[in-house]
Amino acid sequence: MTGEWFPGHMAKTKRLLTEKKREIDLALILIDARAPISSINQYLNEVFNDKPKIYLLNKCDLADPVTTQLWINEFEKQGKQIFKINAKKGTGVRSVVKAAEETVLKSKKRYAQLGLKNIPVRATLLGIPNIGKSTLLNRFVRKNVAIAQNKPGLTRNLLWYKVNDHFKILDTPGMLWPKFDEPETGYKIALLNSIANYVYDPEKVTDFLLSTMAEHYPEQSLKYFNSCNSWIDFLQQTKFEDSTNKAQEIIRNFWESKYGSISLEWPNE
Ligand SMILES: Nc1nc2c(ncn2[C@@H]2O[C@H](COP(=O)(O)OP(=O)(O)OP(=O)(O)O)[C@@H](O)[C@H]2O)c(=O)[nH]1
Ligand SMILES: [Mg+2]
Repeated sequence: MTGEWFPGHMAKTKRLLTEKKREIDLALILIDARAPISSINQYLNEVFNDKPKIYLLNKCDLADPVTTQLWINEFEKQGKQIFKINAKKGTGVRSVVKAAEETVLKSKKRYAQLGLKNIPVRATLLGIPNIGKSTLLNRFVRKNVAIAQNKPGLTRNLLWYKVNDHFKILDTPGMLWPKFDEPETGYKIALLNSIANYVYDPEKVTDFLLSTMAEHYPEQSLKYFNSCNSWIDFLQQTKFEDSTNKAQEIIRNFWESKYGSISLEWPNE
């Protein structure tokens, strides 16, 4: 899983985003509350290094709330603007619109000097596949204009949508980066359902999940996995005939949050 992995449409998206950069005032970077660092696309940082950024911690309903608060404190400590949102329900979306307007107003001082309040805001949504960009876009425009489903790689084009007369948002295809430096990053991306399933070994992913749950969520680990902290241990106890299929089923259950609110990474780990 640390090997080369980068579908052509992602390279194309990066190229198109670089071309469109001049039309973009602000990057709204979606990250997953369950794995906020692993779900940041560092690969796009170089494209947007000189643009204002707002981090949106999405899918907070699926993460453990105590850990989510630790992450918010950590990002704020680093001077980053971060908002907790639930794109599916629309929670926190209005605050993001306001913060985006204020951030762009600060960067377009000329408008402010002229006393103009309704400055044009052109924001782009950025994030790994399946993180909730199109769901959030639909919330922004209050209509189901973009297709959003629990499946990575759905959006394939960069498209502008109008939020109001002075606010436009660009929906973009989900992007990963060419190589995962740490295998754990890949396991987390798989557990977020952000990568095609043929790319990863399901048994390595479940091994990672079981050890994380045993360490951080002993109650759920006992309830669902008999406190096993490795896949081998679990297989020895349960003796499934088809271990690959069982691993895939556990990953699917995790996608559907059947094991409760589980975070996958912690600050200063
Ligand atoms: N539980 C929960 N699910 C969410 C949230 N936001 C989005 N989703 C779900 O996540 C799935 C993916 O959403 P999309 O909006 O299609 O994701 P995307 O980032 O546009 O995906 P690509 O177009 O593949 O890059 C959908 O099933 C959404 O309903 C959230 O805050 N909480
Ligand atoms: Mg999409």
